[in-house]
Amino acid sequence: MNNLTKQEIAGLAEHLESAELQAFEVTKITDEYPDMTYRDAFDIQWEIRRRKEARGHKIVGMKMGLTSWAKMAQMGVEQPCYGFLADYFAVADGADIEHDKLIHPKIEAELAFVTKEPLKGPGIHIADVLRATDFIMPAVEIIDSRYKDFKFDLKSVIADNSSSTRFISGGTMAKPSDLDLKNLGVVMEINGEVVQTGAGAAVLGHPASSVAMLANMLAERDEEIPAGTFIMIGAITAAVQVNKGDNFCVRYQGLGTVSGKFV
Ligand code: 0L1
Ligand code: MG
Repeated sequence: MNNLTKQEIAGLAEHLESAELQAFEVTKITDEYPDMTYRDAFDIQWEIRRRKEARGHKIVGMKMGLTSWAKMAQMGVEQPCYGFLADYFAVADGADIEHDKLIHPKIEAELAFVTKEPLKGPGIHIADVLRATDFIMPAVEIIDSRYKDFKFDLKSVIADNSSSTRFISGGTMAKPSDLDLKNLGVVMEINGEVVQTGAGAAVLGHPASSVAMLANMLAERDEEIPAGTFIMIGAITAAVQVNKGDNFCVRYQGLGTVSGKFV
């Protein structure tokens, strides 16, 4: 059900996308539109996606967010969300990331699943995901909520493309059958110091359940995960704020490292 008009959805999409592109903070949109629904929030996100595609950008993947109890508690929300990844979000492993183009970035240690078969919900479960996965590789997400001080509620964050801004993938790829996904350990270092550690089970009990949830959430809009999709599963560790000049390296058990530098 929608409580916002098409014009309000288009206006809010323009507002939030401008904040992303020009790196300025805004207040959470539910302050002005307290009656907006989850349908409205996703419609705003999909309108931002449409705007980018209309300007010639490609959508190169999807992400799940807020998939761990640690992240939900950190941000004060009660369920996961999804977002899309545009082509210009991709950063090469080891590359520089321009801090001035972002508002208040944080980094998250994640894994990415790449599918070889479509996944269409409802009713998708972990086994469907593992069967449809071509390979898994390490990934770091850089999130940058457009909301002042990362203060939002779930509807506002969904409309803001779940804080997506950049991602880096690298390391080594592996078949799901060659990984112990629940026990897969990650160590995040910033400027050479360990700041976070975690294991795959932090993500909804099993990393594949995040992909299943994405398929089932997309089904609510009669959308699916096509074969060949790159999907980030959500943070295994809490998100860590980064400053200009910081470098980071995330080590993944059996999958190598992903690194970068904020300049
Ligand atoms: O990727 C994430 O888990 C972030 C989702 C949005 C919430 C946030 O900005 O922390
Ligand atoms: Mg994330």
